Amino acid sequence: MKHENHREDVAGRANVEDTPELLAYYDDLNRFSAGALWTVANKIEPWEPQSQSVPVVWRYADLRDKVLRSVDLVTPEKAGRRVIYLRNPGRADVAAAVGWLYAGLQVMHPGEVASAHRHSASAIRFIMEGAGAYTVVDGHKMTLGANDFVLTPNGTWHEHGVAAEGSPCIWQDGLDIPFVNAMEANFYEVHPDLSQAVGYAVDDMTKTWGNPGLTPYGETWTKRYSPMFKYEWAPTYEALLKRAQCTDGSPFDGVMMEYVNPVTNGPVMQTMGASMQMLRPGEHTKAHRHTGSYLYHVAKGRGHSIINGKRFDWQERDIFCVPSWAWHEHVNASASDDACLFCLSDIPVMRALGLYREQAFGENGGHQPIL
Ligand code: 1HN
Repeated sequence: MKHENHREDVAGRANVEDTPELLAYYDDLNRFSAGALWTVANKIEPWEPQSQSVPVVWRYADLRDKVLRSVDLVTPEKAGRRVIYLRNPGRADVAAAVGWLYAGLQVMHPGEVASAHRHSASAIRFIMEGAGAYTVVDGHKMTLGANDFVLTPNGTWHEHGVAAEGSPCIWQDGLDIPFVNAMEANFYEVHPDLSQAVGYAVDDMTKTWGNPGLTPYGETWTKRYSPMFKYEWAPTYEALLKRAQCTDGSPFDGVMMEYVNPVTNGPVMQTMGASMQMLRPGEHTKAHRHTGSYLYHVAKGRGHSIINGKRFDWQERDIFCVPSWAWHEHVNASASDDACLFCLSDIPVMRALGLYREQAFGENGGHQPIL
């Protein structure tokens, strides 16, 4: 969808040819830490977002063995966190999986603990497999099962472990760390005792704040992130099934529920939002694009997505990304089972800063031609 005015030689766009005199002038400016705007204007003012990220599928079938292998190679004590991170070829310089979002796969064996720390970056972890995983956030302990996710908002002390009687656990970490680094605002601290005392009943924040349509009498919460530190899979899936009885959902996303801060109804954290969407058997959504970076985790089922005209097949536990302003549409490959996609994004940043935009793909009945 190139527009006429995407050419660089239109009036109002920089279009200055190099001459020996100008080149000497640029050198001269450079010596004084200055430059002529018209030499960079078209690069720093693209007509529309130009993501450096490329669409990628990280297949669990490829990565699971490699993640487990790290258990033999390093301890959580030595490594701090035993994580294999997802490296977008276009974003290797900032260790991002897409845009300004980081993602990794972390593994812990029963009885292991990763020490407590805190940082300005916020994180979520989405449990992939294993029993007995837990996370402690500011003294609140959360037990975690498959497809549950937990928040460790910016500035909160957090540590992870797996109960001695559990099994090896793998989860996806998602952080805004490249963004916070880009803002040059990241602080990092190790807990003085390396571990926190648990000060509350286990799972208290979800039991207190996670009851649909009900708010806890006499409790107040003024922090700028959700007090519901853990969102469980069972009520999420139930909500999708109930919602699907009432609607076909969005033509672009199927039946989708957003995880919210129950106090504000806004996103779970200031920088990152999360949602779970269900594609009914055989569903093929229409293509659209929006600003923001998106990391999808296949919580259930199998299918494919077409991203900027290219097909990417996925199945349960695969992770794939949709870069900002990339056309995308999703297909559930099964004629009998639904497929569920967990999505982590930086939409809260886009919305808060007035940068969110979306556009439907207008041609071909809303579907992209496959390149
Ligand atoms: C972090 O704190 C965790 O808490 C995992 O498990 C991955 C990657 C970069 C920076 C901090 C964790 C991280 C991280």
